[in-house]
Amino acid sequence: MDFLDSGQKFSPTRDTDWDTTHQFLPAADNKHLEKKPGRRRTLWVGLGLVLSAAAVSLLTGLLVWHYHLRSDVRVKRVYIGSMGIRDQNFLPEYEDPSSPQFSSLAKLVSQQLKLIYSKNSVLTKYFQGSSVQAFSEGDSGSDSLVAYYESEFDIPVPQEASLDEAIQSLEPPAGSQQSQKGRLLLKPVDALSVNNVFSRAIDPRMSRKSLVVRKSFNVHVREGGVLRSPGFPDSSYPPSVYLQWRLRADPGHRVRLDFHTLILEDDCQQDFIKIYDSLAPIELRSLTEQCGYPHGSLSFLSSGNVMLLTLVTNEEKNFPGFRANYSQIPLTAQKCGGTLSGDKGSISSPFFPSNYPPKTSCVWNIEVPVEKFVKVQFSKFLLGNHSDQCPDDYVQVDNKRLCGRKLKNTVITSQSNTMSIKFNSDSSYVDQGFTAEYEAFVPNNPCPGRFQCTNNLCINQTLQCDGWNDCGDGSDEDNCVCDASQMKCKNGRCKPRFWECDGADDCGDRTDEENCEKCKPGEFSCRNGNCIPEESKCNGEDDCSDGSDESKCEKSLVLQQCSAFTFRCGNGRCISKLNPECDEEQDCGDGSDEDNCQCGTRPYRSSRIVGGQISREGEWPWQVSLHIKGKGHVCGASVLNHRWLLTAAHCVQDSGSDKYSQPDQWEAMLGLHVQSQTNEWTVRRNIKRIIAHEDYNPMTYNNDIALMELDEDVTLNQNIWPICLPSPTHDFPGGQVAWITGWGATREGGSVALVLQKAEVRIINGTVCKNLMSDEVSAGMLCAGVLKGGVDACQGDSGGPLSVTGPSGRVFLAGLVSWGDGCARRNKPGVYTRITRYRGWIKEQSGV
Ligand code: 4AZ
Repeated sequence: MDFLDSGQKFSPTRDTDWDTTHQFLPAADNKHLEKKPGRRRTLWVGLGLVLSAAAVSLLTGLLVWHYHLRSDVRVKRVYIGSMGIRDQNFLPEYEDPSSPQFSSLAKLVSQQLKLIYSKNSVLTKYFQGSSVQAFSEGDSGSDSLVAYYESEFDIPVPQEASLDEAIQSLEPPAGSQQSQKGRLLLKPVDALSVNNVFSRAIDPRMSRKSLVVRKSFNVHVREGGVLRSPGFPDSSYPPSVYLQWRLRADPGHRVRLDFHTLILEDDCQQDFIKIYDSLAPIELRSLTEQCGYPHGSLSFLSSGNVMLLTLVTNEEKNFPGFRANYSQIPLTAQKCGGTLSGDKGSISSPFFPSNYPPKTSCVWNIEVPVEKFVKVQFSKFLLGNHSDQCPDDYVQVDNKRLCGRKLKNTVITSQSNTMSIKFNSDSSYVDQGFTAEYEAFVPNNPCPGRFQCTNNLCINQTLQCDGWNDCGDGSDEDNCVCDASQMKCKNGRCKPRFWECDGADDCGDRTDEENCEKCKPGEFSCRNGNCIPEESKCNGEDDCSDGSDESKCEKSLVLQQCSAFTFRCGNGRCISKLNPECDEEQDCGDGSDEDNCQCGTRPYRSSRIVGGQISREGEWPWQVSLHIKGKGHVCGASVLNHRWLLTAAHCVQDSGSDKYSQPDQWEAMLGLHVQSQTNEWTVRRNIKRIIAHEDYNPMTYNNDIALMELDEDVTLNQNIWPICLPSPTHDFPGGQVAWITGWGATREGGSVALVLQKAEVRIINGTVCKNLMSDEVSAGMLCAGVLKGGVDACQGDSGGPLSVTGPSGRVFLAGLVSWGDGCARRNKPGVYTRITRYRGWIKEQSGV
């Protein structure tokens, strides 16, 4: 069977069974995992409620009494820890908890813990027992073996804090690496030579009483392989589980874990994964916690040869879960730091753009010719801690320590011909790290032939006083004399005149958007240029004669007359509310504004691109890649429903011997993320019919729109979902944020992208756009871009969506990538087919 044609693999709403052949949980656990919808007779509901209220009050009273008035109430406290042992060597049998070797060493460790606790009056009094979970090779020079354990204490509530203190008193003082021989006062009869013990209370979410399944899996990562949450990708992960995957690499290697997909519930208090640089969930060794639909790097590395992945879920909600690849890499594989003597170069944190491993330190010593100084500019900087002193993970340039996540484009200069850059990560919580470029410069001329910004960045001189903040600190736009083509903002900056009144605050103090109204104070400016008294706005009467005074009202009114700016309900009546369709509020009397709204959302989330960034799988589920058979990706398209796609007419025009107008030449890839990498959610379909707009003009690109009918329906899934079509009167005002997506070229004349790219642009006012594009922009076109340049759609993005998120969070198709003057050029926005103009045509041709 063709793998791709299998269609939907994951059902968001199905109450699925587990795949019982799966390596994870035994089938017997299934009955615990089913979510049973409770059915109650109406008659009993009232009585039930009264009884429940009484029970809750009684319980609350009892709890208050227990916890506040009785000091002998005890609670169970579990500590997770590791013990470094000197006189035992690691045996392969220790990887198997059922081996006799494991059992006998575990017994010794438990005895040893009991002995250690016996030296402390608090610990010995409340200690219940210990169990050993795993062993690994030691990674610090002095431990030859590490044991991971859980110790349980039963303690009166008021004593909890003293228990924490007693547990921590067993650790060596902060900063000391020494063995604590003597501190633990171990007697010669001790069976084990213990170097250190570290423990912390277990994460309370991992000891929730509601967790019905707790299970661990031991995985050796030598050969590489894949981890999946149970059920992935066919069904959601099970509720109320606490699962652990203990990953081990060969000695002298580290574990690498790369998440390909990770989609959990948004609230980390409910469902989450946590990764540890350890074989036990010790908070001190936690590398990351993730939930929802994370956006940062999802590649993680351990410091030694072990790593632990945990998954905790609550009782409710279904989400797909994760799939991750594991592998091992030699510890010596990536050396960081060293001596650098070139005039320029670049450096980055180890394994960038993966998250750096914990417990890593690198020093780069840069030395340039004696008469020069060194400057370093950070192009990426993500070291996630925020304390001013940067005690945990940091970069230190000479004597200046940097940390946090806001230092992009920071420039630091040396005061001599040498510079030292140190990177340090501590033992927990990692981040993506940094990339930086360094360069030698002559001290009295730091930016030869270029402009020096106040923040020491050097930029092209032509960028000075051009209206754009190229320095990042605005210093290239200060103290400018405006020329005739520019306007002067109140804050002294100069901006091109055609940016006046374009809906965007270009000056930074909104002075370019002042005095834009032609009407007098107290009057409302209609879209057709008429002026009416302010009081006539939103009074239910069409005072402007184009309906625009009734189109942006808080309350929706049923109007006497329809206009080009008012929404027409299914019953033919028009309402005053702006963009009422699919906004989760019923505005039309017949509810038609909320019909056909299974669109524009991203399942499992609550809530050719130049200058773009990689998107996450499933982030743009309406994005389609149109392939010419045997040739590959050519254009983009959008999913309208299970049967129809929308693309650009210029994509389906014959060109010499290429018969692009023929349906059998094409195949549509839906749910695709990386070109040539298909997965469970990718669907390939042949095209049955292509309907290009009958008035498409290849000279002017007027009416650049085409429909494609699939030869077979697709089942929607989390990576294939329709985008909402805007009604003909939907307003996408200038300045509004929009997103472009596609696999097109990543620079003008460049090659296409492998991974789906996304970029944020803004809708550009029609008059401004006409001026910029020498009047070639017609009423069926819409402009969007970043006028500064550097961000745009490009060849190969054509036909793809220009997506705009409405106030309710639904995404609407504002445009189709159509044409432009090159790609990402300054003051040359992208031009898109304006979908509102073609809403009727789409309905007529496809019924959608
Ligand atoms: C193209 O060649 C193309 N900058 C698409 C979009 C743009 C330029 C060219 C917009 O398909």
